[in-house]
Amino acid sequence: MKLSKKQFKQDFEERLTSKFATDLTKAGYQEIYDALASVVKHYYANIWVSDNQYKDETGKKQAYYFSIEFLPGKMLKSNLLNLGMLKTVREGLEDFGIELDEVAKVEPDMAIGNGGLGRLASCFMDSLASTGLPGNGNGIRYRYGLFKQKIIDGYQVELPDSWLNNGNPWEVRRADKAVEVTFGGEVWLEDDGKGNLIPHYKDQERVLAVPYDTPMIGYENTTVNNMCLWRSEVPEELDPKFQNLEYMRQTSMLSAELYPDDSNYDGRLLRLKQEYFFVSAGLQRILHHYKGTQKKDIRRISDYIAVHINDTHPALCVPEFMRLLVDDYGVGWNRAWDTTVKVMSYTNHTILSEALEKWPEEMVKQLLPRIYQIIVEIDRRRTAELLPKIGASLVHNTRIIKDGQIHMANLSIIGSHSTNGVAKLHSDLLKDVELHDFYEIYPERFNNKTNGIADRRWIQIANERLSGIIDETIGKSWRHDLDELKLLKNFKDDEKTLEKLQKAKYDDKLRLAALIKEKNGIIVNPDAIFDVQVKRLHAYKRQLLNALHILKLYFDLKENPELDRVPRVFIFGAKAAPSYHYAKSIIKCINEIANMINNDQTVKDKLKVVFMENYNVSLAEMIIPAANVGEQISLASKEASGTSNMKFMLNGTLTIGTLDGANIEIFEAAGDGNNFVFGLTKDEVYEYYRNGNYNARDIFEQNPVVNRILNALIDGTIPNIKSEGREIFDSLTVYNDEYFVLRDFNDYVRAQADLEKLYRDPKAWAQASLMNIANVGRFSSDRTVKEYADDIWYIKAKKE
Ligand code: NTF
Repeated sequence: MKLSKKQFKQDFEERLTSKFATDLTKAGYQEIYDALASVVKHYYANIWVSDNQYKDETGKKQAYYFSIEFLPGKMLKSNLLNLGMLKTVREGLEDFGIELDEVAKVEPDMAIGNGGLGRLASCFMDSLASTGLPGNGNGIRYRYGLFKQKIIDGYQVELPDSWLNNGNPWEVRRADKAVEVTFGGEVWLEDDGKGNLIPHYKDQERVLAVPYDTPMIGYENTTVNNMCLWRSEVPEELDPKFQNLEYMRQTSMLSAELYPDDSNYDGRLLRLKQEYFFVSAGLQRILHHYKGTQKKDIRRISDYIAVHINDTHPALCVPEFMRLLVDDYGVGWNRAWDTTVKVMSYTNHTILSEALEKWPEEMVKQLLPRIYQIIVEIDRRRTAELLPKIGASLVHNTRIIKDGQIHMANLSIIGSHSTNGVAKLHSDLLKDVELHDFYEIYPERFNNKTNGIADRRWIQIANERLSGIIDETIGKSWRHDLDELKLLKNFKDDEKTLEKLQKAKYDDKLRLAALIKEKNGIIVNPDAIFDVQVKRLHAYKRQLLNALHILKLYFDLKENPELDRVPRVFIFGAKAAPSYHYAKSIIKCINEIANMINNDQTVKDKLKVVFMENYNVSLAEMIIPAANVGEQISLASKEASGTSNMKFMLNGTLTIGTLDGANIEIFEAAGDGNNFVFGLTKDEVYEYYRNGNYNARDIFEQNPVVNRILNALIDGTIPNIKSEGREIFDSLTVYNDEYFVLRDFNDYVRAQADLEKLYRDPKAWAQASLMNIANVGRFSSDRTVKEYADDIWYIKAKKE
């Protein structure tokens, strides 16, 4: 949208006064932010309205991405960028003496997600709109997002994230579109005399679901999709039975809090309620829309909508869609089933067994009696149909209801036409191992969709300096098509370009160094290698391996302070699930290792360790551009894909990593020698599992370096470390090191040494960095969503 600076300044000043009865001389940042957001909203409102009209008029098929988490971060700059107004607005504000970046700080991160899964959903939202694809989100508007992390005495402490305190200027409450979701009570079926079984209900608990719509604005185009988030409220008219405070409290609890656990199944009733709540509300709204506004024939609904089940949390989409079609819209069971399978598709995001959702049958029966009946019926019909064809064992292994539990992954696969993993290795593992029985039955349903990232946020916004240099070097086409970055390869030997890249990295490091000084009070050397590991804290991600290597470097320097080492700054950012004891112990250890090293004068500035508290999207935007090295060191086979690996690559960071998840594709794309690979392969890991012959204790006893480091955890070397040291020590030496940390240690040390060697050659390093940027194109989520659109959802992009 074309906007002149003059127009903007006028609009902004007027809005500030009309909204807050103040003027530029007196307004605070909160007021400036709100007025600015309100002006921006005014600019996109019409585009939003006309795109909705266009969608209704053309009746084109749309996709709905159901996800219990989204992790957008801040919206202001992203909206400005996508509207093509970032520069104008920045300059306009400057004329008033206002820094856009200072204003942007006022906006709280929208953190209604935990980590990779939620962030991917938000990258997809950006990419869908930016590629002109009609794809919308559906989720929960949690009153409290992911907790804020404080580090106190080295320990993680969780504080509530009350992100809505100052309102949310981007959302629109649509009270008119509220629907009811019901729980509990009794249900029975009665014949209507025409052979149809009609459900009758008694004593149901009713909850009002109110949608809040947030526009997902496409990059310099005319597409605005919708992210619909549901809030639970008490309906105005209540049955007397539910007119009590306890019921009211429970109802508002439904959308109160995000579950702070990543990759872990927590079988609590409230979570199941949340799952059904946003699934039922979302599907009802979609069907109302198509039946009402669009007057579509419900029996052909699969021509008009695709519903995506993002991990198994929305798996109840399958029985709920059946319920709506059969009970509410009078579609026959078989037709409804075919339609459901055509409409639904499912992505698996992890193979960790502790993440596999299984709900006790009894719980589902109590909470969702009609849904339970439908699941039982789906399972019964499928078993009857398949038994004669494929035999008892395959049928049994793949049943939805087994051992008194409802298996949500099984429900998702059976009730949809597509199941995908999120990187090649992961998708292969699903087919060959984890979901192999399903693959035998439904081979055509399995496919891979390697993850991607929204490059607009992760370079255009996060790294304006680097973006500018790329523009100067190859022009601006890459901003619309990330593959164009391959033009950079022509500059691999161009000293000037390499120097500019190095300078940009250095400046980003200075910016981060200033932040570290402000937040942690630690002074870091910008000439040091900035070596970063940022992600959720989880044993399989092996932050511990990184920490053990740091101890090794430290002991080397203690022994010989004159050692010729390239200085290093190790930077961590990680939240642990509040109930994940071991992960929290690792945070404590890292912090105490940091205290010990940072306060030791013998190592001077050769080694520093920084744990940055409250890692979130905004912090990631500061840290990632400044990284020389990114750590992607999960045990092979455990990280389904990873996406920070792609963000680092985009920012010219070299990866040290295992052959896991999307790392493999990154190494291949960037070309040999441009990253550092180490560790067991997936096959070697599985070989150990088969033979059961891993013995961590042997390594501890036989490898003197490992021995020394592990003993430091328990012998008082690290001041202020308490039982955590023993806990970690035992996890490795007594409980046999579940994630093969010790097995990979030596090779990791080797790869770290290779890295240091390359860093000593600035030109070679800059070239490797350039090759990473130049080859990152395929990791744009624009590519990923196009693949979903073509292969799974069958939706088409709008032509501009
Ligand atoms: C995560 N899974 C995986 O652990 C990451 O490797 C992957 O990049 C992202 O999903 C996105 O696909 C989860 O967050 C969860 F919840 F499934 F465990």
